[in-house]
Amino acid sequence: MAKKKNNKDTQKINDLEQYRVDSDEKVMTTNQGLKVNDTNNSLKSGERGATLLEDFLLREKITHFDHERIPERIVHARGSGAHGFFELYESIEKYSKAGIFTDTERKTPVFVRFSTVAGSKGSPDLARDVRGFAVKFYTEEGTWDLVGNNMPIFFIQDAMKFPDLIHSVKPEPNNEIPQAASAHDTFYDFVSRTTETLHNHIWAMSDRAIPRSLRMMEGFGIHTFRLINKKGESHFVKFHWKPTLGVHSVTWEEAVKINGADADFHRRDLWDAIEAGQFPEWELGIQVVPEKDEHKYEFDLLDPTKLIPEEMVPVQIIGKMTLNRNPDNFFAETEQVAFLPGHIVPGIDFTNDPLLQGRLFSYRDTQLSRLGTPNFHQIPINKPIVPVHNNQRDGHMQMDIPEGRGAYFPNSLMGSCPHLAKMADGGFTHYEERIDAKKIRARSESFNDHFSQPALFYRSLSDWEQEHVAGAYSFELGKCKVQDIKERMLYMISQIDSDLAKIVAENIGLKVPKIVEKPINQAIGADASKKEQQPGNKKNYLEEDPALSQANTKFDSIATRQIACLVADEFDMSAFKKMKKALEKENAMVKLIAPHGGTVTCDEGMDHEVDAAISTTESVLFDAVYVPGGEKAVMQLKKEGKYIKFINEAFKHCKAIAVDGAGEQLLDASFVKDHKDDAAIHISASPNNFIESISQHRNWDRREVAMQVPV
Ligand code: HDE
Repeated sequence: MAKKKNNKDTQKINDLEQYRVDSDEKVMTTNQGLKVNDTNNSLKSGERGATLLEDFLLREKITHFDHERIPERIVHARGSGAHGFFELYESIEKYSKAGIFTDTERKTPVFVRFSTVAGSKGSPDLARDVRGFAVKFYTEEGTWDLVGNNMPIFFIQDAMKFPDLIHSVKPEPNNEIPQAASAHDTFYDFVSRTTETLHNHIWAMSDRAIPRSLRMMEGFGIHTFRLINKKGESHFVKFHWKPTLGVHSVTWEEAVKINGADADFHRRDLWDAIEAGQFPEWELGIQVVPEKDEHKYEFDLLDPTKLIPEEMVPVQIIGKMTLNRNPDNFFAETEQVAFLPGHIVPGIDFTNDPLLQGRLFSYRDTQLSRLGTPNFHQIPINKPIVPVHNNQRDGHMQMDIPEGRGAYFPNSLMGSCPHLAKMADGGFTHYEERIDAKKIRARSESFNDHFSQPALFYRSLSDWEQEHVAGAYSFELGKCKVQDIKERMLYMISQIDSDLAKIVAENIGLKVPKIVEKPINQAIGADASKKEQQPGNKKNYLEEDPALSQANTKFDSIATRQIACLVADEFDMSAFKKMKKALEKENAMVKLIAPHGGTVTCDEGMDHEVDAAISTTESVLFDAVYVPGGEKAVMQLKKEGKYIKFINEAFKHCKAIAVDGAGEQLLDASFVKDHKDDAAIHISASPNNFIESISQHRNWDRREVAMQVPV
């Protein structure tokens, strides 16, 4: 008999219920519950007189307001969150004893926060940047936080370098410029002298750094962790999140425009998809390496600037995460959520990755200054779903009322409670790793390969992805002012791929230097005697890893894709109806863009609600464009330059465009006129052809022509 599903996915949501405040039909009160009769006027000495100190209502309201900000996160300040749950496909008990990895009947509640790294809390979503991908699993054995990014490697190898990295990428300290952008001298000064950064850096130059949607990017735990099974055996593991919609990006030109047209593009996209019931999903994958293979590879598993190519260790898919509920309150949930890589549960453990080790210190420390109290675990979003008992007491904002005479262990007065858990009862014990070493401040020689994996990444990309990388380097270095820095950077790129360096050099009007004045051994500020810290020679242990290219992702769905339908009064209803039906059957989002807001009337006399007036929206916010036709309607569209621009931009960004009937006239008025044979341009064709083109995301074959579009 099938076991009854233990549906606990809503357990955290239910737990939050007691904290939700619903003011519907309620009277306004002060924070003391006093009913308020006037919240518009302060207490004054006469109608035109000074305000009185006595006005406790004014003081309570203003004082609270004065204090309603908390420090933004030092990094990852800009973020968007959502609730959901995780389900396991099949037990991996041979690797891990964690309940979340062995109990397929469970639905573990999660809260996820996606973020950009460098920008402030109010910075635009489409910055070229790494994205944070932090997952809080509220498990039955305590909370597990998997605090990862959307790229599988990191910029630096040792936590000691993190403040340097971040100081270099953040706005420059004298003038606080530029916001949410890495394209400036201090960053490239650091990167060009710190060769270990080059792998993550080339990822940041790729399309991965400008995702189409948070729902269309991968996530990675980055560090090698350990899985520990019941027998106490350890396996090394890397965690992967694979989006069911595939991995897709926008172009840099679009990103720049999206930032102006809708700075909340990613946040809105996540929110809208969840509100529409189109729940974002990722499958969880693991790459497992047995202990005995620790030294089998040409890179060190403890080095967080290296990935394990999927060609060498395939990813096993073990479960799925679904996000199905938006937060009720951004501050209470998304802002106050506190992730700590140190939050683990039995069955999962750390390795000695020196970056991970430093993170284990940093996150608790930062929450103390950000949330202001060691009791941040009591904030509703951070509370585990299992009971908490210990002898920690007091502190700012203590929410619990611990009973009893004492708070120490061992004790007899409290019956020795709370008592310790035996390992068999789920008590956590660390993996007993054997350690026999000298205490030194150094780095392992096995970490010194800084060029092989950036080169592998670049080799594994498709033509169009490589072009985007070259464009990104050219843009970023083009924004730098100091020639030395640019040349040193060109030299570093040449160590990855000499052709790539030549293209970038040409674009920025410089030559690739044969050697740079300060050689790369300055990278880690090494003194020349520390030979093991010098970058080693580039190796080629794998020609290509197809998993690194977005050209090999999924192209089988148009779900949640935004389709702009350009219409005006008397548009052709029968063509529109057919197209809309076909698109919506595939769960695409059909949006009416008209010359004005309100409603637009079709040729069958029906009024249709307009989603956006043309003056309030832009082509870059959509995945594809459709013009249904209707002579009069198209006449009107043709008169307005912005519609032509809309089509031109969609064409420039290699998107699918479909027209029916008179809609073709809009193409004839645009740059598309001479390119109507393009594979993703559909003229009075079956909706299925259009759908197929949208599912391909972009028609990159068009890119040479697209470059000529003058927008
Ligand atoms: Fe973080 N990082 N980080 N980081 N990180 C923070 O913690 C830090 C690193 C990551 O949505 C901070 O709560 C150090 C790697 C994410 O709330 C801070 C080092 C990876 C988030 C911090 C790293 C990350 C953070 C700032 C080098 C990918 C956002 C606010 C040793 C595996 C979590 C906060 C959220 C946030 C420190 C390196 C991912 C300052 C010292 C590697 C997704 O504690």
